[in-house]
Amino acid sequence: MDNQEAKQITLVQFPTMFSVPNLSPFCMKVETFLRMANISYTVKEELNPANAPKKKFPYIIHNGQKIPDSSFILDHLSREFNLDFNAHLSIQELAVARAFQRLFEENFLWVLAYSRWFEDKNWKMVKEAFFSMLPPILKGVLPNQIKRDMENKMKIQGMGRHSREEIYQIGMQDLRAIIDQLGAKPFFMGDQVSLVDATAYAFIANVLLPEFESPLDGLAKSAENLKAYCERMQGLYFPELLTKHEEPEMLGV
Ligand SMILES: N[C@@H](CCC(=O)N[C@@H](CS)C(=O)NCC(=O)O)C(=O)O
Repeated sequence: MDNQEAKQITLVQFPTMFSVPNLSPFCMKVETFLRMANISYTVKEELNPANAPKKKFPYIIHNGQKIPDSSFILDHLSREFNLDFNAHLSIQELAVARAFQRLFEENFLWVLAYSRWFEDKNWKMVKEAFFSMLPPILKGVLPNQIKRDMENKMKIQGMGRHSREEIYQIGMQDLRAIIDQLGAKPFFMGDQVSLVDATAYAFIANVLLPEFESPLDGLAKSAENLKAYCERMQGLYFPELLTKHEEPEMLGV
């Protein structure tokens, strides 16, 4: 596939906010993958996923075709560009990588979502970031309505049935497993980057986000390997953010 065709990829996602490529780990996963694969793309930032094919972000438009869901997008692009980021993994390693991908995306996601939507300080920032540009009449109603929808989704999924304490207990167990799996390795599965790194980086960077606080911080923000991993991934795939966010500290020196 030549570069001209590659340029026809549009990633439709939430705008970049705070100091991560995207507050949505699924959007960030796809953008990380595009950069891992060195595929040219353009981004279309949108706030409302109501018209997205599965009413969620991200989706891509590739040669006029809309493809939703981060995992299906990665499958599609891997096929189209003949890429296999897992070629070096054994069968057992593939199984571990798959299990961790699900842990991040199907379980840990809900702990992260809870910390964003139901910790008052964090919710205030999310609300401001996502809804500040709405006209006053909508600004008063819409955020609370969307928050109620989220509460319902979390109840249906199951995480929302637990107490706050239990939710973070589950989150800490996941986080412990994530920290231990990464260990001292440069990438999530070893010395070489593999597909699960797109997911792992997206979630870990979002947990470490300095702007948000949660009971996960004690463990997450003191884990040197998580910090080093994010710096490594950011340096490789989002160097422009590294420079941008180092500036204030450098100015303060
Ligand atoms: N399985 C989907 C999940 C995508 C997803 O949950 N996206 C969220 C943002 S993190 C979203 O668009 N939510 C909007 C909604 O549910 O209304 C994927 O892998 O892309």
